[in-house]
Amino acid sequence: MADTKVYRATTTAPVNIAVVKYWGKRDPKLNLPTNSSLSVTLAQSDLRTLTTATCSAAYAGQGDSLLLNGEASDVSGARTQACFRALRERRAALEAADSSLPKLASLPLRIVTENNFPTAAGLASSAAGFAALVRAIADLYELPDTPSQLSLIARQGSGSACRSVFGGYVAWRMGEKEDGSDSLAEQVAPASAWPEMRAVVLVVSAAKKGVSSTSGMQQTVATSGLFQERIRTVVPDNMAKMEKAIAAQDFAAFAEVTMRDSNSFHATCADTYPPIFYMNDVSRAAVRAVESINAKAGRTVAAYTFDAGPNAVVYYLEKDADVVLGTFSNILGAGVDGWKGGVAPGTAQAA
Ligand code: 2P0
Repeated sequence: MADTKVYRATTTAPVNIAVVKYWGKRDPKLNLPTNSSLSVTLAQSDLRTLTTATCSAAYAGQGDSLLLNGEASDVSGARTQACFRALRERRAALEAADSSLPKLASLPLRIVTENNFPTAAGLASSAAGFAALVRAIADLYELPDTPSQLSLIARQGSGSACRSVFGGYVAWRMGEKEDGSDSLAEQVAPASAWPEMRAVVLVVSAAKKGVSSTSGMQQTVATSGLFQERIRTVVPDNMAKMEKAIAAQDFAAFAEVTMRDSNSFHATCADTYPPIFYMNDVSRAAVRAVESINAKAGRTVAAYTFDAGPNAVVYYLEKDADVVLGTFSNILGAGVDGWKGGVAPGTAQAA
């Protein structure tokens, strides 16, 4: 009788917010970036993707499927297919080496996934999404791969997803090889190395973003002169400074690089032709609010950063929670759709 057992694995992956931004691909097919990047992984309790992967001979003839937030989603895209293919190849190699293993690689996959935050609103949903997808299938297939090896696969789903394979402070090394085998993520420091770090996400708008990251960055690479300077000097300098700041738990240095790198990224967006604007008036008010908090305190208390959307993420230390959260609720209360997670406390444990 055919084995109709349903094999199942469930996992979660957290959102990561870059403090040195990924923007630009040197190889769009393999998702190889034009520069290295560095992010902080947020707490899973606040922003995460929950994914269950199942496979069974009982699904024979149905093909692979993906349910995202309760709706059927296309699995035929090149990125999803690249992840499925890489994971199946690894499972097939295990099965070839050990004939006692159940033959899972050839079975249809069913993926059910759910975000607890707005999808595609510039909140790195694709990062958590592909990291969770890859880990759930890797767990289902009982693959022995390390997180860095899995980050190579997640990267092919969405560049920033390679960083969500880890908790804490995570660097995506751009690599040099044409096949992408050295373009992977590694943990720079665990969350526990800097336990006072906090982030709050200000949901300025939960609407779907206007220009997708993939097409936005391709337009920037093709048209912005400023971008060339960014990848040649600005980002390498910011990566070195950021790693030093994290190692020293130097919040003022961490904050300055975070804000400068966000500004540099949005400047290259404005230098794209035609220009791309992700930040809006409420975003700019958030910048001013951070500047005002820091000026009043006479020291660096908070740092803003913005991704490919208007939502602000503000980093601060636990001891300054009252002043940061108090200021934001007073200044921006009327203009924002809501707070996601209030305080998104700390950074996630290793995923
Ligand atoms: C980042 N962003 O480093 C930067 C900052 C947006 C601004 O990574 O085309 O969704 O899937 O590789 O990863 C968003 O880009 O793009 C992103 P793809 P992705 O977090």
